[in-house]
Formats: sequence, C-alpha cells, structure tokens
Amino acid sequence: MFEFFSTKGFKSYVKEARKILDGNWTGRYTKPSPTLYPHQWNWDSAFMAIGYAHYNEDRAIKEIHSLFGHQWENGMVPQIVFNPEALGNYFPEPDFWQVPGGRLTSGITMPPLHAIACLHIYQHAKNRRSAHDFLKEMYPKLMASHRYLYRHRDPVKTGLVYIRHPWESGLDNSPSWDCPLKNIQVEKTGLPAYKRKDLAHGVPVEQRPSNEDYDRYVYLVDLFRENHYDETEIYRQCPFLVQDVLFNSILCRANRDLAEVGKIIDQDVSEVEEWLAQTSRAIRERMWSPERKQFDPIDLITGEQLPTATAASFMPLFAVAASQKQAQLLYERLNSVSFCALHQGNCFTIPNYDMARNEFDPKNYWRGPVWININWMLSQGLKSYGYREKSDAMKKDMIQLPVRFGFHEYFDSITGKGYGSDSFGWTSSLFIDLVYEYYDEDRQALNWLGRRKSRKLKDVKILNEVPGVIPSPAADLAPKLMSSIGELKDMFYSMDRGLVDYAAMKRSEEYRSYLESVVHLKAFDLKGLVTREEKLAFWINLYNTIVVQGIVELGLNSSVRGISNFFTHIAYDIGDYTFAPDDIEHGILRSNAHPPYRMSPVFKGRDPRRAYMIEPMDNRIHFALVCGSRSCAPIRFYEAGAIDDQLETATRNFINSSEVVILPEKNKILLSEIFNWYKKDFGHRRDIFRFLRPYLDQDEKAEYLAEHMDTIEVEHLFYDWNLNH
Ligand code: 2M8
Repeated sequence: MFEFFSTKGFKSYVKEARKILDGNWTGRYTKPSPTLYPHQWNWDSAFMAIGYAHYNEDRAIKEIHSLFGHQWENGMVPQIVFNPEALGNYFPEPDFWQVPGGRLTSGITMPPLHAIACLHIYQHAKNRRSAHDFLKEMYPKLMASHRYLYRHRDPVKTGLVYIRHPWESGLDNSPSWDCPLKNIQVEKTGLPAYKRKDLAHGVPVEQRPSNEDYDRYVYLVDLFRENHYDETEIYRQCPFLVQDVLFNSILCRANRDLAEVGKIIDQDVSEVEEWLAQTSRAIRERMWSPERKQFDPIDLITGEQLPTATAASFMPLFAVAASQKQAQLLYERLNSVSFCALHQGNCFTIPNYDMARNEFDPKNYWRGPVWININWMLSQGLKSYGYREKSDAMKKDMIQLPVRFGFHEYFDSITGKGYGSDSFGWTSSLFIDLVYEYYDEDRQALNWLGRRKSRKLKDVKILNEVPGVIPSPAADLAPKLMSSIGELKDMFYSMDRGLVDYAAMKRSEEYRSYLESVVHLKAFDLKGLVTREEKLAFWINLYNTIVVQGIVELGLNSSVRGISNFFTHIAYDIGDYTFAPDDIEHGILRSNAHPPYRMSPVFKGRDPRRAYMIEPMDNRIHFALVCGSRSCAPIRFYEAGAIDDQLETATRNFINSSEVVILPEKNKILLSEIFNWYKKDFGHRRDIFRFLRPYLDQDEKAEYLAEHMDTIEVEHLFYDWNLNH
C-alpha cells in the first residue's frame, strides 16, 4: 500500500465555500441562505464568524458587531435581526413580532455561541492587537447576554436556563418538542391569521416542519406579543418552558470560553466561573437520566424529564460538563447503529435523531438528517474526552458531505443527499474551519512522522516466528489462517461500537493458536501453487492476513499511519523468502509494477521472488486488498475455485460505494485515490471510465457518465486511513 496523506483537492472546495459566503454576505451580516433565510440569525452568525476567522477577520468581527448592535437593553441577543431591505419574504417578520420600541428583531433568543466565536476569532487573529480590542469591546456585551439568561431564564436558580419557544433551541421541529407541543391546545380560530413563507423557496414540504408545528410556533409568538415581552409574565403563562440540553451545554461551554476571554483582557471572571460551575454541575446531576444513560431536557410545565433520542443529548461533551463515566456511556450510544457507528456502512456521521426509532426521518429537517453544526460541536466534544478516532472520522465525513453532495443546509443521513437550502452559510463556514484545521493537523502529522523516527520500524519485523514452534508443511494452511482471523474478528471486533479490543485479542487463546499456525508458512512450498486462481487467492488472503496481524502486533488503534513504514517493515517468512505487504501487493500481485511515487520496483535485479509474480496483473485485486483502512475493501476470504466471481463482486461493491460518485449536476465524477495512484493499472480517464462501465449500477448516473465521457471533470477523493474495524 502506498502511504501518502493527501489533502489536495480541497482548495477548490474552500474556494466554492468562500464564494457562497461572499454571495450571502450583505455588507453587514451573512444570510444563512440566499432566499429561505434572508435576515441575520443569531447562532448562524457565530458559526459564520468561526469560518471567517481563518481568512477574513474583518468580516468575522463585523458579523458579530452587527448582531450585538441589536442586543436588547435587558441583555437578550435576538434570534433574528431583520434587514429592512429584505422584508416580505420570510415569516414571521417585525409586523408580526411587534417587539417593544419598534425594534427590527424577533422577540426570542437562541443558543449563546458568541463567546465561543469571539475567542475563536482572537485565537486565529493575524492582527492580535485589534483582536484584543475586539475582545475588550465584546466582553461586557457577552456578560450582559449571559446575565440576561441567568436572571430571566433561571428565575428559581437551578443553574439551568429555559427556552420558551422551539425556535430558541435552534432545532425547531426536533422530536424532543413533540410532547410539550402536543400539550398545547391550539384553537385554530383563536390564532392570528398567518401565511407560511418557508415553502415558497423550492424546499419540499416533507423536509420542513408541519403546519401543526407552525400553529404552535405562532401561538407562542402571539402569547409573547400579548404580554409585551415581559419575562415575568411569560414565565407565568407560557405553556412551553423547557430546560434544553443543547442550549445549556452551549451556555456552559460559552461560560468556559467567556472566562478565558475575561482573563485575556485582565478582568475579574469570578461571576462567569460561578455560572460555569453551577451549570456544569446541574447538567451532570439534573439532566442525566441513569436509566436511559443519556442527558434529557426537563419540561418545566410537567416537572418531568423529556426522554428523547436526539443528538442534542450528547452535547454535554461539547460543554465538557459530562463526567468521564457519563462520557463513556454517551460515546457507546453515539458510536452505535443508532447514530452511525465508526465504519458502519450506509450512513454519514451523526444524524440528529436515533436511526432505530419510528419517528426517524432521514429527510425531515431536525428529525433525522445530518447537520454540520451539530457534528462540528460533537466532534470537538469527543476530542476533549479523548475519543480521537471517532472525532477525526466525523471531521472527514463532515468534509466529504459538501464535497460530494454540495453545500446544503442538511444531508440525508443514509444517502448523503443534500436537502433544504443550498449555498448554506454555516455548512460553508464550518467546512472552511474543518479544512483549515485538517490541513493543520495534516502538517503536524507529517512533521511528527519526520521528527519521531522511533515510530518508524528500523528492521523488518517478521510476524511468523514463535519460539519453540517448529514449522511443518500443510497444504490447507491459507484457508486455516483466514478462518482463524475471522474467528478473531467475531470475538474482538465490535462492529456496532466500532471498537477493537486489541489488548484482549492479543492475550487470547485464539490469537495464540493463530500465531502458531502462521509459523508453518515458513515450511510452505510456494511451487505448490500452480494455477493463476490458486496463486491469486493465496496471495490476496495472505496480504489481508498480515495486515490484520500487523495492526494487532503493533498495537495500532487508529490508523496504519501510526507506523510510517507499515507496509514494508512487517513481513512473513514463506519458504526461503521474506515477503512484506508491499512485496505481495506490488511485487507479486501487480507483476512488480512500481509502487506509486516510488522510482523503482520492489523486486530489483534478479530477485528470486520474481519467480512468483502473477502475470498479467489483474487490476481487480485493488478492491480485494484490505489495507487496514476505511477507504479500502471490506475483509473477505478468497477461494481459488471462486476467485473470479469473488473479485467481480468485490469490484462491483467498491465501484457502487461512496468511493465512486457521479454528480451530473456538477458534471463531475469523484473517484477514489486508488484510481489516481494506480494509473499504471487502470490507465487514464477514458480507460478508467471504460473499466467502471460494466460494474456501475445501471441508473441515470451511469448513463450520464456514458454520455459525457469527454467532458466530465474528474476529481479524486481523499483517502481515509482510519482503521477499518
Ligand atoms: C431554522 O430556523 C428558522 C427559525 O429560526 C426557520 O426555520 O425559519 C433553524 O435551522 C435554525 O437553527 C437556524 O438558525 C435558522 C437559520 O438558518 O433556520
């Protein structure tokens, strides 16, 4: 296998994301989307600023200024700031809200992400001095906004603040609100007349909240308006008062960052620290449900927890409010088939709702699709608790979604298809943040490999030596090895949780007996392999076996990149010769073709191992070799008698997976890096298309490719080196 970690190709997508943000930028703020959301939204602006911080500090600062320019006297930062020039296309607008003082804002708030965004701007600022001034200016405003929440939204001092409208949660029609909303009796005749405008922008009705939901949204706004936005009165009368997990987690994390901001500008931060301590304790103790092993919102009307199954219940990870034990339990649930486990097929990172529930809907807004902002926060939370592999895999999925499917508002959790508005603001800005972070981590990873020579294996490590076991010849050795590996997989790989218990595997009897059988390869007579089919099956199986054993032996638990020369410095002695995975792949199976980006073949001069090369090479082997990474084929056992059918199946599966994506609307085909690295085996674009054709499922996309072979643009997907357990 070829080890090169490529981030090339993202630059054009960063450009596209920036173009979207430029298009949505109004000169003062960024519209969440070109038409569906024409005004300024509260938490959207924080997400926009996080992306801008990497390349346009000035705009990041303006975005936040514009929002806080409309902060209410009581400290509340409104959910929407209306643009007087864009009125008429959204509902509800100022004529409906009628907030005091004729302000051009709505009368509710949203999750308070702004301290997080301000600290992020400062941390990425090129001009530290002006960023410092920005923090100084923002600190009192941020303090006032948190003070508003603690004063007016936590009147009995529980440490948890309440929301009084589903729009305040940011997750409007989340199934979490079904129950409290159902409890609101709405008489159609008692409601003010209104006309939804969100359905006039081409988004299908099944991807938006229902009319019943809207009736209740309107009912609540009407109640606020009638009570002149008086918080005490609203608290007395409002039938929807919920202490939400996501809102409080963001507040908790924002307190953490606000304390940091305060320290940077030499302020006394004791008040913020007190808020932080209170809210994180209350999340841990009052929102945790020991029976369900998750965090649940609290309905203040009934006094009961609302047992839900949304991604919001993992958000105390982002707050860093969960205890280690709670975090472990959350991780187990989050990394399960309910929320898309690591390396699980047919899903893309964390959907907003449990995929195993009846109410799960992969297309409907906050009732199942994948949202980039939620995943962005959760991946940070997981990293804080040390779940690095999951966090990295989520980042890659988040990057891949817009690359493959466009910069949409939300994505189908099963197919990845984009829904809602396209050219969506926070998808674009958080994509930029993720790619910048990714480049950075990539650079660090490469430096790290360069510096830490010790992680490079100095000598070839022979994996089939067990002291005291004498090699003896056995004809059916290869199938025995594979079934033994299969047994280990069954016992120690937990597919739904995405975990491999290497330590237990290494200690087990089964592993010992596997090691004892692999010793006999030393006595194996390679000349006994006569037919092309026998040779192919033997070497493919052997390659897959040595990679799995290498991962276990070297204790790798996140990526084969953990050892810089993994594919050349582990080996088996077979008969009189030594074979590393690269010898098997490039020497034997690819008829001694150069490994990509290497100047010479693996068998040089008169290397006697050349006698075992399989000629001509069969390029379908690329879809059967398991290189211990997510982007390569799933492990299987190959048999000489069925090898051709098996290779056909492996190739078909790979080609119809997310490693080959045809995007007719962009006149683009995204191809696995394998086709780029192995041009020698697949040829150039037309040859590749001809190769793909018989394998592709015969649908409109395949037809599109057939008709546009000359003009379609080819791009290569980055390779995912995370372990494929
Ligand atoms: C959505 O909410 C607005 C109301 O606030 C709407 O549906 O009209 C939500 O996704 C929310 O989280 C988001 O801030 C807003 C703008 O993107 O749209």
